[in-house]
Amino acid sequence: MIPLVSRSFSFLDSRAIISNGQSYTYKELLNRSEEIASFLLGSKKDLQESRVAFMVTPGFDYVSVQWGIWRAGGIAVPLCITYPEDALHYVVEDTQAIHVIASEVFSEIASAVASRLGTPFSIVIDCKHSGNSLPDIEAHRRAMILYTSGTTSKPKGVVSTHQTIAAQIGSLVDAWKWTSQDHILCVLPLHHVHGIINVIGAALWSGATCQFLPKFNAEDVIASFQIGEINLFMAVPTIYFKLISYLDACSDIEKESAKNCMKKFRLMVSGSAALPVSVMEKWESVSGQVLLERYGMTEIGMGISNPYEGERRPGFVGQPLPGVSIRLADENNIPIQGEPGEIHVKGATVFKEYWQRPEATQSAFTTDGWFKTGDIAELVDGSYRILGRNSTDIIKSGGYKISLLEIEEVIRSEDGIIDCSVVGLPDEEWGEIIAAALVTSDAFNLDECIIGLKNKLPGYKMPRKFKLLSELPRNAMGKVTKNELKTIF
Ligand code: MCA
Ligand code: AMP
Repeated sequence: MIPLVSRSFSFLDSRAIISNGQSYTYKELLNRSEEIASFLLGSKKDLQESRVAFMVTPGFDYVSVQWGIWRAGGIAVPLCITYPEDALHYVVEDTQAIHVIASEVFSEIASAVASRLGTPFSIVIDCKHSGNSLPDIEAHRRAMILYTSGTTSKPKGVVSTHQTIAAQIGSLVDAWKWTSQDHILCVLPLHHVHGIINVIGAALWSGATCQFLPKFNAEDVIASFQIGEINLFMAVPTIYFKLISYLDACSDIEKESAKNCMKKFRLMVSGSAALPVSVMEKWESVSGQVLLERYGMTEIGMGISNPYEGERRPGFVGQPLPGVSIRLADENNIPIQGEPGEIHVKGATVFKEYWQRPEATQSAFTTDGWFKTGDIAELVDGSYRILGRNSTDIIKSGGYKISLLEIEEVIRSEDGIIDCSVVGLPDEEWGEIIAAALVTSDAFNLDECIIGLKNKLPGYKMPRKFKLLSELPRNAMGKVTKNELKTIF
């Protein structure tokens, strides 16, 4: 059985989802996902881990399609709803999806991608069929592929099984004391772990309610809080920064009313990127809440968390979560103590493999089975502090992981580019912002280049600053000196 789905039979009449101003019970979620599973199966008995890609607005439809794919025996591949066609094409092609499903609003772009690849396409409302009996799905089967940027130029698909998902959710439900009385607001994109596992997964596992906003907007978040039902919130530091800016501009009465409502929350969590101490302190003053910061990664779910009860140390991510083993190791993968090292992770929460990349999978683990995160941390008085990454080619912007090499490769494909280098610049709001230095031919036109890039990169991967240089700074070995480039910006 699929653990997340089978648990929901215990909460049939409870409210599972609120989206588009409508409430849906667990029973309605089960019925709708059964219809979708039956539709996907057609004359088959089991999709046998075939991939089904879906580009669906966050809410009841999204979860119904995700569960429908699972219940038919498929692997769910959620597509980013702001990706341009090329980026969608990459994921659908890489997973060799057998079907693409989209909300009506995305049907133009999603059907174009599907037809380029000869993949069957459906809009969600048409995914209706009944009468097929659904297969029994063993928990060790593959369930989901999420794409993550790595040090190689193209994003890799991270494969998790139903067991992995159950372990990732179970650990959080235990650590953060979820109950069926909880009610969370989801404003996060649903092609990443943070929204899928920590918010929707933990809520539905617990018989709680998950309410959706289709897109983050500070005013709508505060208005949703003030209805008085929501008692949990999870977001990236950029979102807390944006909420603080919004509240700063409100009147004293509005500020007081927002604070009175937020201070009653059971829990507010920050993660996906380092939470600046200034944001944590400011958030406490506007909301009365001490943010709980935790550390995670697509490949491991969540690994380390500040305590639910006890001191939440600013600038630290806390202790290993239940069921997760953490160690620090040197560059030879030898465990070390008392000094900074790379975070290694072991446990049932760790992913199965990179989709069809056996070598990348093998090199991501030590010979004794620890996953090497690439994040460097130190342990101080029993609490971990993240110090940075062992690669300068990966940055975090707005909570999204971004490979600078991937962006360089896309820029190089534009007309008039002779050479380029991309760096991340520190930024209070976004964590880091993307800056591109270009060496170009005389015929180069920056506006045309930006239009070209927007056709290939989602907004969050677009460079925010450009600099035209006659040459890039390089060291004696000919390698671009990125630190020098940052100072040029
Ligand atoms: C957008 N803009 C940016 C960036 N993104 N500027 C600089 N840097 C960026 N990264 C600009 C746009 O160009 C636009 O400007 C304006 O901001 C609004 O754009 P929009 O796309 O509407 O932004 P938004 O909706 O306000 O997005 C901000 C956001 C979003 C809500 C913080 O970035 C977001 O949802 N981040 C969460 C990502 C996430 O869930 N990560 C988890 C993965 P203009 O108006 O001038 O055009 S990590 C994970 O899952 C692991 C396991 C973990 O640990 O959690
Ligand atoms: P992703 O691949 O998008 O899942 O991003 C995972 C990466 O986000 C980790 O490898 C860390 O570099 C970073 N990360 C997640 N949570 C935190 C945090 N609380 N503090 C610092 N970095 C974080």
